[in-house]
Amino acid sequence: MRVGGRPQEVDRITADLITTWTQLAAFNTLNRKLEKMLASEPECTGDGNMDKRVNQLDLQDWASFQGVGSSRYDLNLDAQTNNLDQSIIQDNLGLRCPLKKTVR
Ligand SMILES: [Ca+2]
Ligand SMILES: [Ca+2]
Repeated sequence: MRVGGRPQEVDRITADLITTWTQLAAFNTLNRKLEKMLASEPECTGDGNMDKRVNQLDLQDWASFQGVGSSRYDLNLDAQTNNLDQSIIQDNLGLRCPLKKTVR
């Protein structure tokens, strides 16, 4: 998401955190870098420990986070670590994901 318009309009709903054009330019620069970084990281659905593999270790680790609310194993991002997340791991067992691309 790229933010445009007047700086005062960027975050009006919660607080005016960006109040100058310099801050807006810095925000846009950082936002572009973040988008580039996120785009470089291939998604690995079901991989809670981020080792690029979906395996029994993810299921074991999921069990230790079960019921704690949001966690690294809240794979569907609903702020709950529960059986829905376990199902995502199970549905992707055996998946091996490509490694991260380099961001410049
Ligand atoms: Ca894993
Ligand atoms: Ca969840």
